[in-house]
Amino acid sequence: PSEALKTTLLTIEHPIFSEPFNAEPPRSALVSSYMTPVDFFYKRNHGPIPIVDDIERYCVSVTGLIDNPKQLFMKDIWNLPKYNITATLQCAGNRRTAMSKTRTVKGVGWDVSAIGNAVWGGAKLVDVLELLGIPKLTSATSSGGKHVEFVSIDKCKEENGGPYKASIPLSQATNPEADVLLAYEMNGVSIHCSTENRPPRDEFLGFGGSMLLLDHGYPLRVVVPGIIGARSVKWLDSINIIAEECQGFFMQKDYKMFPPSVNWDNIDWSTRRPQMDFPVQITVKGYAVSGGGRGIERVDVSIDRGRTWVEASRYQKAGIPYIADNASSDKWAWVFFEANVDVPMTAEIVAKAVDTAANVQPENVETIWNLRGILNTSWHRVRVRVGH
Ligand code: MTE
Ligand code: MO
Repeated sequence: PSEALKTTLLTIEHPIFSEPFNAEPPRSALVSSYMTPVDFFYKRNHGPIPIVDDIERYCVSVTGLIDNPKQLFMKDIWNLPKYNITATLQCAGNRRTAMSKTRTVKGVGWDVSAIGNAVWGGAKLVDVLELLGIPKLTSATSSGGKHVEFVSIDKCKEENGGPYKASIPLSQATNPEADVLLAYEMNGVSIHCSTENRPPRDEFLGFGGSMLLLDHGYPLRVVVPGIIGARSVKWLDSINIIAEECQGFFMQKDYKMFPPSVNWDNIDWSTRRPQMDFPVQITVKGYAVSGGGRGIERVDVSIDRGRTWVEASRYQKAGIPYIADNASSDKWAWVFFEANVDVPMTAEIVAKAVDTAANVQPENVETIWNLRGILNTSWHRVRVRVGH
């Protein structure tokens, strides 16, 4: 409690927070509705939240390797066809705290709720680029532009006080089916009303909205569906057509996935590509049972052949209403387990149980092979291949 008090005093003493504002909802709030109300939508910031107070003068400059650089005002964006795209945004660091139990990791200590699902309303980037003379399905402009960089208004310490920025390939930006948006609405609430001129908060009850939209990028943000949240740049200031992918901190020195052997002393950032896609998350389910009436202490699941493990959740008696709580023990019954894991394109998923006498399953079937082929208690392995 004394720690919490200190933190509170610190923020009161300093008008500028020492750390940017980050927030995530409780688990129960997150799963209480399919569309995440803005109040329960996680917020991830790397610097102070900028306030655009003159919407008439606000504009996005489109520059770089294009023939006709242009400034787009909000009215230009509003004039383009409006799309409503339902997309889940997830921070690459979601569920980080669970990962840090294996070994310490660096970053915001997210639980499982740095994720949210919203209807984003806005213009498609493909239409904006077409307005500037870049046709649909272009992978390179005549002057060699191959990436689209989004630069924000906010300033952050990782960029040495410069703006937050990121890029995506031009081929994705000009693909109508990729649904990349310049969004001015979130869950049906226009984020183009000025700070003083907001509709009353009551209008949005149930669906979320109002003041918090500032946190999500007012007046205009990028939404790149299907990839990590870090590329969905908020408070857009400019769009640059560039030859190589964005050299900003968050592309080159952060949000890259390294093998477990890499640590902060031997890391070489240039050896990996910036992370874009999220791996597929699947639910692994199964049963575990031990002989002699011993219960199951734990079930571990691995997606990397047993280098690292996550503990599965377990349940017994689930969905069997006719077994009363005071019925005879279930020590003779199996345990069901379940775990949510991220899997790369191909993976070997392994499950192993530990019983209450601390018996563990043997790693390989070779060590317990017998000619009758009985008592195969070795780790269960399932190879998966993620397809479309
Ligand atoms: N855009 C700007 N300008 N500044 C930021 O700090 N954070 C990024 C991305 N866009 C960020 C940004 C990260 S890491 C994530 S996960 C998402 O915004 C979070 O979006 P949200 O706060 O609307 O949930
Ligand atoms: Mo993020």
